[in-house]
Amino acid sequence: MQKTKKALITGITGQDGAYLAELLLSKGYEVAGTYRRTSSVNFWRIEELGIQNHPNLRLVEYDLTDLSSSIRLLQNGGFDEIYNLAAQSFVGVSFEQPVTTAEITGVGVVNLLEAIRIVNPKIRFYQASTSEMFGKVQAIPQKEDTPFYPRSPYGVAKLYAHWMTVNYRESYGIFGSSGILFNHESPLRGREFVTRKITDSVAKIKLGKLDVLELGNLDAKRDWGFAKEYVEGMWRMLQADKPDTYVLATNRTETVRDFVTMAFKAAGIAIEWQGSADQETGHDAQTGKVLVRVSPKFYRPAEVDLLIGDPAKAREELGWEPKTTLEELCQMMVEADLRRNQAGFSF
Ligand code: NDP
Ligand code: GDR
Repeated sequence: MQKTKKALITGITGQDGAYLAELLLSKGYEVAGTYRRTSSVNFWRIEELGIQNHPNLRLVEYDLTDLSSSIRLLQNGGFDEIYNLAAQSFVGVSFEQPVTTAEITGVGVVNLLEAIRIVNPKIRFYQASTSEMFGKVQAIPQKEDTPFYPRSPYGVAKLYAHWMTVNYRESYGIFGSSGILFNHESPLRGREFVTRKITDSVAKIKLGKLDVLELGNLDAKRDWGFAKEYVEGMWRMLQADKPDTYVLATNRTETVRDFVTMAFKAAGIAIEWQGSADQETGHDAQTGKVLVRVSPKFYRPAEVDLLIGDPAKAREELGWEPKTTLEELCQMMVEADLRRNQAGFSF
């Protein structure tokens, strides 16, 4: 009889952690998911997925920045696979909190790698790397061998963690795989990220609960996919014969402005754009009312202008490919936020 696999997911309170837990539980895994001690822990995502009381799910308090608790966690867990999704993941905040971001998103990862080396070097390790490591455009589309040029403290911290994962692979033979994932969104996305900020605001405007949506750089281009499909790619990386680095992306890029237009359309509102740069506004095509305004307070000190990824290696070696279109994803998010806002939900 096949042994039940045990997986550790750091960051189960986040978007990807929730979807990955759902996936692994559906595959019969025993899952331990970590959350941080705070005055009021929020499990809304695993509650929305209906897995919070699953008999094979165990929730464990843990902070990635603590080496000794990383070691104890692994000593007590008997894990076959570890998915490190924990991070200070908001690029904007990383400019305000560069040291905390480095400690969590960069050095924190080494605590886990060290714990694996000390406790059980056979554990398979997934590191949540990011297209933010490509940063300033060096090539289009970006793929595994595109040179890195991060543009934020977050991107720099992630690049350190990426290379440490590669280094532990090469130095100690640890099965450490790094997934360079392009932006992936869903109804479970945090509201500080631009797509969910947009879909939640569109829902509020549609319901008369908000007048205007304020945004920063509308010209930024992103390769946006559906998070639920991306966690499947993470799992596939750890089932491969050897550890490696893979890009997961859709190979389509759109501007923030395009996503705004798409989201309003999903709510039955046509948007017309006027002006440029920080004077640009989006109007209701029927009434002329201003619904979108640019506010420089959302600009970043350095911007990543254009991301578009080539997922050919993941398709060929892992059989992974994205299926949901950006229009479908946007529609799904707007509908979820309309439902939630009607019900008074506030996450
Ligand atoms: P979220 O921000 O939604 O989740 C991050 C998780 O990390 C949360 O559970 C958070 O806990 C936890 N965390 C933060 N700090 C610590 C810490 N010191 N110790 C332990 N846990 C901590 O991110 P996503 O789910 O969107 O992303 C998952 C991972 O993938 C992240 O590492 C992100 O950087 C990376 N990534 C994401 C992409 C995307 O488009 N979503 C693309 C590429 C990479 P809490 O709830 O307490 O804050
Ligand atoms: P990103 O995502 O920085 O790509 O990082 P985010 O959604 O925050 O920004 C995308 C682009 O939109 C522009 N933008 C705004 N962004 C936010 N958050 N709020 C605004 O009001 C706004 N207006 C314009 C930004 O300037 C940017 O160009 C995400 C995170 O999930 C990372 O953890 C992950 O590694 C990368 O995606 C891939």
